[in-house]
Amino acid sequence: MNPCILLGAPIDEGQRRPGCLMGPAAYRVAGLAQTLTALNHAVEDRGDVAPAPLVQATCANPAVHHLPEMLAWTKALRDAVADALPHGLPIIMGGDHALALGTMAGAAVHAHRQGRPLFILWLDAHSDIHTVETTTSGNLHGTPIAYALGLPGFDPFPPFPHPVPGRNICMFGIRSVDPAEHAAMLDIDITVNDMRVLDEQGIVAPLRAFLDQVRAADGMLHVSLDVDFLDPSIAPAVGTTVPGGTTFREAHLVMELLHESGLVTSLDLVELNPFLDDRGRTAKLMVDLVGSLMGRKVFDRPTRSF
Ligand code: B3U
Ligand code: MN
Ligand code: MN
Repeated sequence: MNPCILLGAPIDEGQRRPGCLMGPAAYRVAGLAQTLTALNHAVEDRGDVAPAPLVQATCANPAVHHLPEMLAWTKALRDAVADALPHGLPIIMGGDHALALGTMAGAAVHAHRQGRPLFILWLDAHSDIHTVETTTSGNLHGTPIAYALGLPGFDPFPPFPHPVPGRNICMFGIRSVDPAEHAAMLDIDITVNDMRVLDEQGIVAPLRAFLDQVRAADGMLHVSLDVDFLDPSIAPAVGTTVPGGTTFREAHLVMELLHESGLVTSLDLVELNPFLDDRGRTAKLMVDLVGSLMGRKVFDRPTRSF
């Protein structure tokens, strides 16, 4: 079976609250590798990715901070993910969501080499579709989707390799959108399953519709799971808590459907801030969700009928 390749991305410069850099260590302590091994997956932990050497960089938006660091991480993670994908399923243990600037770039490089389209499933309270120019917080963890779309406004980042069309991107769990992000999404053919959609339709029908689209196109599927996709009452270890998130049961159901689909080719685990956790419960929940994504079942129904 395809091995799981663990990559640590101890990055917390994409936002302002320190702590996410302890994320990879927390996932290791919470037993991510052991969980995967128990599900009969081969696991290769490649350790933590080292950022590329820093180079001077500036941009027109004075709010933006840690630009050289972000460029260095983006390059290193792009290469690490592109190198890992031919050998297995990369699981990137973050680190804040700015890491997805690099991981999606790496997935795009690999998908292009394979001659297959890349799809993105964005599980998040936030739409993260700011550009370097539009972000008012200056926190680059709010920008990866715009980068993957190849939108203008990303100087001095390298152009996104093989941009992903909006119709290949599906968001779930959205409940915090800034005005500039809202305007951008109205312009783009992107699927935004905000909480209103999930409340009305449930999670299964819209997710199945997206997975059918991926399957029909023989696509590769990058999943980016932000801790704040989950309701803060079950996942407190995150800097930006937004009430009204997905429940424990909904989140596991998403993961089980993803497993059943067999379509996931890479996975980000982002925004875990272990300093804010409550006796490791968020780290453990995230590990359990990966367990469901990788085949753990409460009740393994026999395929034969009695
Ligand atoms: N949209 C806001 C808030 C935010 C985005 N992602 C997170 N928070 N985690 C921003 O700063 O861009
Ligand atoms: Mn996010
Ligand atoms: Mn978020």
